[in-house]
Amino acid sequence: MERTFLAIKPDGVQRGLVGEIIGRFEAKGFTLVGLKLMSVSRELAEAHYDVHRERPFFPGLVEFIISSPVIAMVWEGDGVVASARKMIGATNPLTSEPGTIRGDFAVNVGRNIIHGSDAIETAQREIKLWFKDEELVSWQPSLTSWIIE
Ligand code: D4T
Repeated sequence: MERTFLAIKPDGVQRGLVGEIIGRFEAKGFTLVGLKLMSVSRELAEAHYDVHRERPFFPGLVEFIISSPVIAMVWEGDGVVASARKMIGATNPLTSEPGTIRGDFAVNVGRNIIHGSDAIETAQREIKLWFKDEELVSWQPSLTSWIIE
């Protein structure tokens, strides 16, 4: 079953949007299989954003991610990687569609509330980076037959 890595960034946690954001993915019909509130180490933040290491915003991005707690999550479901990205919205919240998380709650690219893996391979890498195997729980919600034919 497809899985994605989502993280509510420090701004989303500080602004009290954790329940709202988790609720959107629950209501959609995806399954939560991993969840933790954590202070992110510099090493983890740099590894997560390694692809952006040479970009001018990298140092500020790392400082932001380690500045305050983050909610790290793994969600499961058919097509969850692409669907979660749609629910999150465009990277720059000023261009994110209304109805998306960034479109509804953010105005600045450096404070865009939530991260979501951008591809299945990226999700696999990020899940390994953020979670130990034993922190992930495989389970089948009893509502499944009311959500998936
Ligand atoms: P993440 O990775 O956080 O889900 O964001 P996106 O996948 O939507 O966007 P990204 O990888 O291009 O950017 C990663 C992260 O860097 C921040 N950022 C980005 C920033 O602070 N300034 C910038 O100019 C850009 C492009 C926001 C998201």
